[in-house]
Amino acid sequence: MSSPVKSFAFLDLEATGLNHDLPKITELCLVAVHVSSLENPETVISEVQLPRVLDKLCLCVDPAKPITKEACIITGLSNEKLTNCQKPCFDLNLVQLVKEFLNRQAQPVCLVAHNGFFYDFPLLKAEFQQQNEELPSSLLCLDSLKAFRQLDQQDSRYQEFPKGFHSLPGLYRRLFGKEPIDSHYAEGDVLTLIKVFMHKASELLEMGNSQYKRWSKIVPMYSTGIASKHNN
Ligand code: DCM
Ligand code: MG
Ligand code: MG
Repeated sequence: MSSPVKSFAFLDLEATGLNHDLPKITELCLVAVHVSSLENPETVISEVQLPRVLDKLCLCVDPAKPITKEACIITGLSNEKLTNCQKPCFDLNLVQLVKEFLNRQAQPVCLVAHNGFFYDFPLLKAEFQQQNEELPSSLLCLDSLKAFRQLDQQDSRYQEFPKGFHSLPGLYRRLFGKEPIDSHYAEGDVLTLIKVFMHKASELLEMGNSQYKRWSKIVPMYSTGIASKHNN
C-alpha cells in the first residue's frame, strides 16, 4: 500500500516546563524527510543512515516566561542565555517560517513527534493561537510514542512494558545499544527520533491511516492569554 503522506516533518520542542506549568517554547526543530527516503533507506554495513536529502529548521526562542529549574538543567537553555543572545519571542515571523518550511515539502505533510499528541502538538497549537494563527487543517499529525507502543502491543513477546520502555532514549538504547546524542536539545531529539523511526519505518508506514490525526483535531494545551497571565 502506498503511503498517503509524501513528507514527514519530524518535530521536537523544548520549553519552559511540563503541561501543568503552561509552558512556552524555548526551542523548535523541524526536520523534513520525503517518504521515499523512509521506504528505501540507505545502509552502510547494514546500519541505516539518515537520509542525505533532508530539510532542517532549528531555532531558539525567548519564552518571555521563567524556565523551570528542571527544564533549565535538562535543556541547557536558561532565560539569561536566551536574553543575552537576543532571541525574539514566538512571533508572527516564526509562524511564517514554520508555515513556509512545511509549504516547501511535497504534500501532504505529516508532523511526527514523540508524545506529540500530549505535548508537542498541543503546545505548538497554543503558541500559534496566541498569534491568532493556524496551520492548514489538511496537515496530519502522528505520535511516534503511541505508534511504537501499538506495534509492541501486537508483538506476543511483550506482556507489559516497564516504565520508559517507549521513551525516546529507551527506544534508541534498545535498537542501537547506545545512548542517544544531545538528548533534550531539539535537534538532537529529532535526529534520534528519525533514527528510531527509520529502524521500524516499514511497520510504521503500514499502520497507515489509523495513526494520523488532522491538525484541526489537536486541542491547544491552554487557551490564549493564560500562559502569559501566569508569567510571574
Ligand atoms: N520537560 C521538563 N521536565 C522533564 C522533561 C521535560 O520540564 N523531566 C520539559 C522541558 C523540555 C520539554 O519538556 O524542554 C520537552 O522535553 P524533551 O526534551 O523530552 O523533548
Ligand atoms: Mg520532545
Ligand atoms: Mg526534546
